[in-house]
Amino acid sequence: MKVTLLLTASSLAAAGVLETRQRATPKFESLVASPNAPRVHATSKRTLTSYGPFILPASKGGAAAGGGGMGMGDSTLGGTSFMLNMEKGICSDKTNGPCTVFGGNVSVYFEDGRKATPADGIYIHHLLTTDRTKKATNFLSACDNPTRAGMSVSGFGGTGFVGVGEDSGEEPVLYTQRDGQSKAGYWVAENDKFMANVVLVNYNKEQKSVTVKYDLEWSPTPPPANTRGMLVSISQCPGKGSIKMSPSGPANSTSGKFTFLEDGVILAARGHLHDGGSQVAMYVNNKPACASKATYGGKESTTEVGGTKWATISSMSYCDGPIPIKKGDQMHLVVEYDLKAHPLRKSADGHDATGVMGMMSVTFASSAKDF
Ligand SMILES: [Cu+2]
Repeated sequence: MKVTLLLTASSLAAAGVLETRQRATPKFESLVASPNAPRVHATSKRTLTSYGPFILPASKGGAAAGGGGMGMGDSTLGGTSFMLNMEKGICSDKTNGPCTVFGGNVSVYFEDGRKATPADGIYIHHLLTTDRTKKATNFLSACDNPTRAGMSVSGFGGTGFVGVGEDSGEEPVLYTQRDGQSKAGYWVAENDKFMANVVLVNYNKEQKSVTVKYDLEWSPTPPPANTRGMLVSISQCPGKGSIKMSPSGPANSTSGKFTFLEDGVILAARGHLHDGGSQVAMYVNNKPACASKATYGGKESTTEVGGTKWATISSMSYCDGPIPIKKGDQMHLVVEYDLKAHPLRKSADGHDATGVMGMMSVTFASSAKDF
């Protein structure tokens, strides 16, 4: 466990996440049927799994409120970090699995069952889930190193699972095609152990207790092809990791090359950005494959911080597959930030957020049955 935690801390540091001190230990609370219909396959199950409570300290502008993140003042920049061990709750309340997950997203709720959004002063800094048991081979190489297997930012020595930031909105991470034309999905074996790194921000002057809910669409039967997701970041590219930003308008940063290590198909992809970002474009063999674009604001994602209106990034559009891939194909990302259109997120005491990100979450199935 110690090794896992160390890996986690260094991976997050590499990804530019500000870690803050860990708090109490949230636990599995409940698994219930979702009131909403499945999103991809009408015959799937859709469930809500709750973990909690997550106690978020009050925001105190200026003085560090319970671990302000490397002495950067208020806790609203770095947020509060939790390590969640998930022994059960993924498709079952007795254990995890067995099931094929087609997609899922995670949201935060107050104890009275109301959704906790940026409009309520609650912001999802990061939520990265790892299937610690599943050892999947990575289909992309390390950046600019075509012969070495790459790493998912959400891997942590296992396999990355449903992860979100505030930019994921209500739309799920997909492990299959969005149009329902593929039965491929992410296979969770019985008793797989999951872990999540949950980083939440509380802008309120009072402590808040919240619950995190995984909204998963799944089937109990094994998939015809077991899909894998990788979350790759421009920060993984030696010498190309810094993201350019300009107060006067759009600025682009181009990643190095990630090489596909096997034949297969991209079933879905979606970018991850922080406030300030406008799009992540994906290129395959130097040709544009798609662009995942940011949307800002909306009722749940607009509020005020320090007297200034703040419309946070509320969703990223999908790159829909299938995109056929041959071994040796190369992918790169072009990340665009536009601080004129969208300012950086601010802490309650007025500091700009640092460590912005430019990532792409890619869901892949090999043409062989990788199962
Ligand atoms: Cu991020």
